[in-house]
Amino acid sequence: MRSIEAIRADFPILQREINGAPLVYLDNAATSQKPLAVLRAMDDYYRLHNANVHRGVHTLSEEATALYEGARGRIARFINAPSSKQIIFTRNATEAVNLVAYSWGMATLKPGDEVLITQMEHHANVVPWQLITQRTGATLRYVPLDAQGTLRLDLLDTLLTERTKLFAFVAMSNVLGAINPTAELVARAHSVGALALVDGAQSVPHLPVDVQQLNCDFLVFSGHKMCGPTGSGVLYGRRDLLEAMPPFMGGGDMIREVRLEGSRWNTLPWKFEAGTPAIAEIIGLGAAVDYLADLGMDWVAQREHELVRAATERLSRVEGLRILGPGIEQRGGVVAFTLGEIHPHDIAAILDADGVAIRAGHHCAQPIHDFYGIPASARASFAFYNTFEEIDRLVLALDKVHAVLGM
Ligand code: C6P
Repeated sequence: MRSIEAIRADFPILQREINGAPLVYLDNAATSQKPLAVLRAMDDYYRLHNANVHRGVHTLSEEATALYEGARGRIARFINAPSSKQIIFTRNATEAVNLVAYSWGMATLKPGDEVLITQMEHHANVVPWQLITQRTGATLRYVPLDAQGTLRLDLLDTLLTERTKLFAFVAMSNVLGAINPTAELVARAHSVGALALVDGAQSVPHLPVDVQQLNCDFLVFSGHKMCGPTGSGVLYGRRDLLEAMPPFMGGGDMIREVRLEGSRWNTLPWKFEAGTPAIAEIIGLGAAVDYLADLGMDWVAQREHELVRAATERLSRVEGLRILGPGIEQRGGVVAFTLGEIHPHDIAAILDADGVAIRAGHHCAQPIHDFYGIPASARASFAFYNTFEEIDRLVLALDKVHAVLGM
């Protein structure tokens, strides 16, 4: 295995200073930093191969198409999808959920049907289902949280019924860090005949994910949280479902034939990719999954587990600090916390003065904060390139918060 120093050298931004101190980047759940391999792949595309995809017979267009479709194949392998035709490129996880909601949901749901989500969802897996259930007359239900910040799975027997058409849930919470028993939840959904959509925005970048082993019907994730560029996201779907679903957006590339009287759709995956896609970004995402696969996702998960174990131990000794969510055995690399009555934005601002970047706010997960009766929290989130020294810097900076704002 390469040393952490060598790995960190792959990420130019990690050499930066912020406010006179070396950057400590602990906002990886919002977006990860990008290695040189990703920057070079995008740069090479623009310098050497820039052309539109699927449209030209000239050399550049063929090269661009080969790079773009090559990335699809690599991403399929990364999550062990049976076929690259099941990999639909979107802008992000949010767009992927909306694709399923507007295409599958609008075509399928009717009054009396139910969609089940959970109280630990990111807004991306709440609002589309609110919109679609309102439009179709279906009912939206949710699995509540327990005192540990994990799901009330004891209620699943009553919440999952033959009325449930879809169970959409997050594999790892972006606030609580909770890792849900994804394969088990998928099986529970299937046992009542419901489909299972897994929000992998926080799991695919940090844990080994195998869609065949999970047996999920849909998986969504964002490229920018897994060392890839912004504007790159993925919907994985079961092939028969994707085949049966109507298009989400119409336009160029998603059609086979357009007549004034009507149109016929392209085959998978292009049926769902209307218009010129984010070519450079998808090529960058292909380089990102190569980078992560080279590191090994088992190693990534293990490294982040050690970091978060050290972080929770150190943070729990900070006076007045309360960590949201479950214990270390069920936690991925996210630690959201409150510090007495100090506003999370003040915490983040004081930390930033020392070069420590964390996120403050509701993290697009207000229902979780409602559960705790708080408007916001501070959140440190880790990636494999973080170090134990950076955890020391975080704790030192939090001591400063005490000194500045008192308790
Ligand atoms: N969470 C965070 O700071 P997009 O914005 O589409 O790339 O990802 C949406 C999304 C969906 N599900 C989960 C579990 C997520 O964490 C996110 C994004 C970021 O926590 C930005 S709000």
